[in-house]
Amino acid sequence: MWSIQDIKMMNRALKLARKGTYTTRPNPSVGCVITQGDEVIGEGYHIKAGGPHAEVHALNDAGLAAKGSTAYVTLEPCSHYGRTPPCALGLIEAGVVRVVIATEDPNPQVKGRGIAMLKEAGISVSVGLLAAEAKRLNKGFMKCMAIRLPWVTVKLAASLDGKTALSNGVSQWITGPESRRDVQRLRARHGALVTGIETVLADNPSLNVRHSELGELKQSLSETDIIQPIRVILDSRARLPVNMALFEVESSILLVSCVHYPEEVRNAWPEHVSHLLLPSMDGRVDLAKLLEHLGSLCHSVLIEAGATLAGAFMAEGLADELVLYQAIKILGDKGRNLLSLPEYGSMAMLPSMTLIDERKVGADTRLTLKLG
Ligand code: AOF
Ligand code: ZN
Repeated sequence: MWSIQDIKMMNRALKLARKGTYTTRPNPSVGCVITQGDEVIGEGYHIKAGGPHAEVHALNDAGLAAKGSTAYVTLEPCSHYGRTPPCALGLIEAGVVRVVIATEDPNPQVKGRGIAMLKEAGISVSVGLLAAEAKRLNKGFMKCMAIRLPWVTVKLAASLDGKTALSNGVSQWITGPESRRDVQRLRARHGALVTGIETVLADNPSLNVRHSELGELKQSLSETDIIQPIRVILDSRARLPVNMALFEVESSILLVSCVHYPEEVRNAWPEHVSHLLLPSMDGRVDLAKLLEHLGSLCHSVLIEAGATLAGAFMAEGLADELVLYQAIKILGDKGRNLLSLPEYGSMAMLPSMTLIDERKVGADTRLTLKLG
């Protein structure tokens, strides 16, 4: 069904789409390539939510030459009047005769209607070329549009023997500077960061994305282009004091507790702080309820927490992916463990996971594992 030219062009469209990875949220990253025969006559990608979609950039690039052309799009062209008119209509009006789509748009406002519009106009439409790659590129958008829950990535850092800190809690500088820059980029790709009160009290982190620490990404992403993730602190007993570093950075903070904060504490919060009261489960924040709420705010969350909270996301089957930075160090058996998990009685009970990427990050190794 697909020619080599089709595969080449969709790969080119995917490469374009990836350029929007850090800037399109909450919109998906989408790329589009327009061809006449073997020749590329237009291309573009979605840069920013509220701005033109990929197809509009590509059609503008092609101009009148788009008549009789083929368009390769990494996501079904939209059918709705949102912040921009429907892309399906744009392709029809430009005289495109064939549209190749990687994957359907799960947005209930679109969901097959874009494809139907194109077909009704007599355009030849084929769907599914490099679909897995296209879905993976927008995994948060795909999951959240379909089931209203955000994609959950658990970030972990450990030694060769799976320890995260010395027995006295000292954990700094286990992984190297390249890994820390990589974590900054990971943060910049997520809609929210979730951590626990214990981590905040112990490390006093700012939990923001810092332009100076983005490494090679600094060249292509300006400081104002960064979309700061919402910083979510789980603080079941409302203990977080107001003199912490994270309050000094002006981007959204969501404090989640199971009891109310004292009024004098609430009055001292800066404007960028909001509060969510959730039921407790065994004295802790109900994580399933938390994710339901976060699904209404963003499409993806990064868990950067200690063994208890990270383990709870895994044990409750709420995590989609683990990103593990492993340092060439051995901390010994008195070191702190990576994840608190219930005892497994047999090998069959172990969480199932697939290694989807493995690479060197400085002197460390980064493993990306898909759960389930
Ligand atoms: C496309 N091409 O490049 C993108 C699409 O807020 P709006 O008006 O920009 O609409 C956002 C929705 O449009 C988004 O949720 C998704 O369904 C679709 N994104 N569609 O045809 C694009 N980015
Ligand atoms: Zn569109």
